[in-house]
Amino acid sequence: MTTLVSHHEIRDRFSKAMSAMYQDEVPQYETLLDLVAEVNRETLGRDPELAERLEAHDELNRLSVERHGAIRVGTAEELSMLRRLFAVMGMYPVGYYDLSEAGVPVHSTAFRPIDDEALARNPFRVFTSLLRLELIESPELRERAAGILAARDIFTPSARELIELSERQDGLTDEQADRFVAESLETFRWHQDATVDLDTYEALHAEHRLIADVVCFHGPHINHLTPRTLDIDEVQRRMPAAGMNPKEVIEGPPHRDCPILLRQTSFKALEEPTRFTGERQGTHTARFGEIEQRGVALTAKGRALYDRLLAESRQRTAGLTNAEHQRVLAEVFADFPDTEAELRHQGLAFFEYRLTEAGREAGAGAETELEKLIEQGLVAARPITYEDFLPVSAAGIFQSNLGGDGSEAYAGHANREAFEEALGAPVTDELTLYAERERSSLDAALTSLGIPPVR
Ligand code: OOG
Ligand code: NI
Repeated sequence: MTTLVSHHEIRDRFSKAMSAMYQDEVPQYETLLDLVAEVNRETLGRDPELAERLEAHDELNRLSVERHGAIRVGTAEELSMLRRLFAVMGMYPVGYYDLSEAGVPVHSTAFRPIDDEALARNPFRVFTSLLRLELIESPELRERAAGILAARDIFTPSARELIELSERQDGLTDEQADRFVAESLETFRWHQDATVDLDTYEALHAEHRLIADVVCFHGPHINHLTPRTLDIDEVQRRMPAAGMNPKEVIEGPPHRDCPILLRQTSFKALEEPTRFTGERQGTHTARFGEIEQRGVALTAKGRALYDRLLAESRQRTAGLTNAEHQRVLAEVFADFPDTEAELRHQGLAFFEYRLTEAGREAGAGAETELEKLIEQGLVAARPITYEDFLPVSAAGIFQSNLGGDGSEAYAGHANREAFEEALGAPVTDELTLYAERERSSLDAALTSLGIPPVR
């Protein structure tokens, strides 16, 4: 019998190979990694409690390998093949994001690992967008784009073979895994050669920069790779001195004692010389840098409150500097409870329950009420980290790097069904995943205390 390496091992190898490739391609990315590592080190040094908490949540180890990337593809065939490619690495489509409302003609999902162990090992995720050709107004341009896309294959023949092999064997051997990593990396590599002449590029670019980016190249070059910081305000402050020019405003919620969801900022794309077919030559801007800070996942109720407060703040933050923007945001978000106990009691965020050392020693006892068990230190409730994305923030990141102002929405609406049909599978609902994690952790903790799970 052949020994197969785990899907998680393959994901770990792939994400590291991708990071190495991106460091070669985009030198500023290496500077960014160093800056994030430095600030994380300082933050943990200043706040040993945070270090302890991350350690207890299995998050300290993953911090240094944690990345998310993003790609954009043009056809259903490309998207469904990507689904199969990511499955080899234990990454599955979670969440549906419609960005047409924000003036970006794509809809998206995030491929990511799902279970606790996989997330603790390496939570590598890739925000993957499918171009919505139907939103291109001109029928001629639409057809031209479709024709160009139909003529390319973004996967190497060996990558296709290894994906099929992995599906047949339910995994790959050590040597096959290394070949798979090398071959699939080709799909994400930057190609200096465009597939079209500059006139075609410019015509598509005039319709939307993103359309040119998706259609005119041999593959869906990874457009950013994002490390996770523990203090995004500090990294943003230090970026200019390190030679990076961040976008003005940090997207998402403000700084809080209990971080929620996701905060993000990015720096502008590189302008890269591109070899077009034909005489005329030019450049393309595709790749940029981004950092993120993650907080607790919100329940539907918490998310509704976040969306309401964000909408409220939007009317007051237009055109502000980051410092003013953050001040207004903090003011508006004063209405969002900011202690773990309140977030939990009001059902705003997801928590994971674990028996403490004292709980294990106590074993089955008289106390059956959860709140009392927590008070007595027998059970601990820990915030579950948000593993997904935010469409409004994503639109802000797209906009700032595409140079658009985000004012023009597309007439097209969210179309999850069409997305899933192209994908060849349903996307998993992220809230269901968090709720299941919360529920099963609570069941397990109570069961070991001899308490029947509450339904
Ligand atoms: C994806 C932008 C979304 C994020 O972090 O929200 C994203 C893209 O520009 O292709 O990566
Ligand atoms: Ni991103």
